[in-house]
Amino acid sequence: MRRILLSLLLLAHLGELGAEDRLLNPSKLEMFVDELPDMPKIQGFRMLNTSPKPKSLMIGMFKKKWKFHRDLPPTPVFAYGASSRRATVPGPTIEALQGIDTYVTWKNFLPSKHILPWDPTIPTAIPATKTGIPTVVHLHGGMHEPANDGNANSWFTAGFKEKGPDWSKRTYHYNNNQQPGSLWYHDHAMGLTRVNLLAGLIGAYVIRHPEVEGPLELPHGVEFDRPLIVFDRSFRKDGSIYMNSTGNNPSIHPQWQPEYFGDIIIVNGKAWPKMTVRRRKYRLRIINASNARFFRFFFTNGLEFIHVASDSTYLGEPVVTNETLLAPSEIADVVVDFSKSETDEAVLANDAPYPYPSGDPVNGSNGKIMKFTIKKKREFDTWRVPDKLIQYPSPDLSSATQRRYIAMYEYTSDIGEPTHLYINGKPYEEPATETPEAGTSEIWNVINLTEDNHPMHIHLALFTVLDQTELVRAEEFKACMSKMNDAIKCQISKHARGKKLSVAAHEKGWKNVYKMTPGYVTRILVRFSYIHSNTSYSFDPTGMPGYVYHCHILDHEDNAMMRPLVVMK
Ligand SMILES: *[C@@H]1O[C@H](CO)[C@@H](O)[C@H](O)[C@H]1NC(C)=O
Ligand SMILES: *[C@@H]1O[C@H](CO)[C@@H](O)[C@H](O)[C@H]1NC(C)=O
Ligand SMILES: *[C@@H]1O[C@H](CO)[C@@H](O)[C@H](O)[C@H]1NC(C)=O
Ligand SMILES: *[C@@H]1O[C@H](CO)[C@@H](O)[C@H](O)[C@H]1NC(C)=O
Ligand SMILES: *[C@@H]1O[C@H](CO)[C@@H](O)[C@H](O)[C@H]1NC(C)=O
Ligand SMILES: CC(=O)N[C@H]1CO[C@H](CO)[C@@H](O)[C@@H]1O
Ligand SMILES: [Cu+2]
Repeated sequence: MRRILLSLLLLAHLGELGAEDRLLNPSKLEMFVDELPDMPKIQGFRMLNTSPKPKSLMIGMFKKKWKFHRDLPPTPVFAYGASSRRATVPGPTIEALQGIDTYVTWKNFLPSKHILPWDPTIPTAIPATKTGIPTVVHLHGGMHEPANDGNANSWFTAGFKEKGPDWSKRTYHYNNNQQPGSLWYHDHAMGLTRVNLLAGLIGAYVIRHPEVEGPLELPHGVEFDRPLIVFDRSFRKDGSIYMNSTGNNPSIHPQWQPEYFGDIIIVNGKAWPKMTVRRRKYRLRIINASNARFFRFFFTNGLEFIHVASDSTYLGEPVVTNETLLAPSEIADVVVDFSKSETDEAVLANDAPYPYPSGDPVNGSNGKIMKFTIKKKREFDTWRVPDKLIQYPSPDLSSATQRRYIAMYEYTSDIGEPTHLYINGKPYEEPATETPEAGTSEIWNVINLTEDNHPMHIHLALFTVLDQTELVRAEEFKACMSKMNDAIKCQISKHARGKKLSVAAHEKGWKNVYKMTPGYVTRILVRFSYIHSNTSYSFDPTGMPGYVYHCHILDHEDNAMMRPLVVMK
């Protein structure tokens, strides 16, 4: 990937000068001038005589203009919202209560012409009638019936005029029976996920459980508990989002590129925003909504992150770190204690190379995220971080009923450029091979045979990372795998003998995404049941079209690092 990126940069200087001329130089935008917005909040429940009851919401997808920076002209975007006027990028934060149903009718009001270049030569939702852009919403981290999961083939166009082959309903039912945590919703349409997210179709979703979380006394309420949705974008001088419209193998895929990187970092819809904070603790739920950029966050003044939860569940105990590496779609749920700051300013910065881990170092614009200005006055802090958070059962290896091998492949063209990526050498359309039984646990050995780190995300299930072992004589193993695509016949046990990588303490809990290190076998225990209770799912997970698992680098997912996951009785 490194070579590819360098050659891209070289080409960028030689060719496409016209396009470059119109690109916005990020240094033209002054950092830390816009206030960090708080996205509108929508309650996913209603109160009736002090008891919470289910609620039905309508959330639309609209084309509108959005101001990403004081000095940038308004940008055409696709935005979620209760109405076109109220739609935002990211969309409204939905606040649900554990055990109370939220119903959402996701309505598509988008025109038929996309604002970004998409590629019809990869497996893509293409409406025959050109009635609009296909979209479908997935609630990332949610546990609910397959028909509500936003399957890539359950897409629909404006007015539900045209629908994908797996479409079955207009209103999605989120029963919120799972453990409390930070989730997010985003588009998942076949072959369009990367462009629909780039256009703005993302938002946060929080499930709260007051009886369980209240006693922890973590920072709480609109002022102190804030989602930060972070992504990277490039712009043209006219304010429009820039995405290269020439593929890296133009004769095969005229548009598709293996990874999108932008040079401007956006938090809650503003480029490098600023926020004034009180000298006390805040909870920040940092969601990485980039297509391909990894972030390694740190504070320039040495403030620490106190991790209280992973992307899916609370940790048993808080974990303190100086930096935190987030893959696309990972969530860092941290408390930051600004009273510990020796300065009145703290810049949240990023030093992850891109692509991660072997790509170019960050420099200049993409190394800064946002600035906190800390008020001088010391305050009595009513919030705390207790020594014990919420204990969930540890993975029980003896309960695993299946062992699977999941190999990640990248294919290249004659000119050595990636053309597509597959899991287990199979396109998405091939029948499901991962068919776990509801209520069981399985061990998956994820074998990364590419040079990139792929954040793997499994719908419905939660997993814990057991270990990561380097492959020895990797080239020999890879050669065998490219011929036979069979980890056992290629003697995985003889190759998975190298260095061990340890799993960071704050990533040892239950998760729904994890970074699969290149050249390593990552062993995960995947659980197909709730973890906060011993009851089985409160819904039937066995229907069609089932679920999916995929790489969360969206450009990979679209082409086509995604496979079906069908749960059996
Ligand atoms: C867009 O991508 C193509 C193919 O990889 C490359 O040749 C071109 O230089 C890129 N353009 C810019 C402006 O980066
Ligand atoms: C965000 O996620 C993308 C891919 O999903 C990843 O490449 C990027 O590094 C992540 N960034 C942060 C800040 O975590
Ligand atoms: C953070 O960095 C400081 C200074 O390098 C060090 O003293 C401290 O132990 C680090 N904390 C953690 C949790 O790594
Ligand atoms: C950052 O690095 C890229 C690629 O190495 C280079 O093209 C660019 O000029 C650098 N920008 C700055 C501000 O140093
Ligand atoms: C579930 O059952 C196991 C074994 O009986 C027990 O150890 C565990 O604490 C139970 N978990 C919950 C959340 O009740
Ligand atoms: C087994 C295998 O294919 N490993 C590859 C993993 O990624 C590294 C680069 O990080 C390659 O050099 C290996 O060939
Ligand atoms: Cu990937």
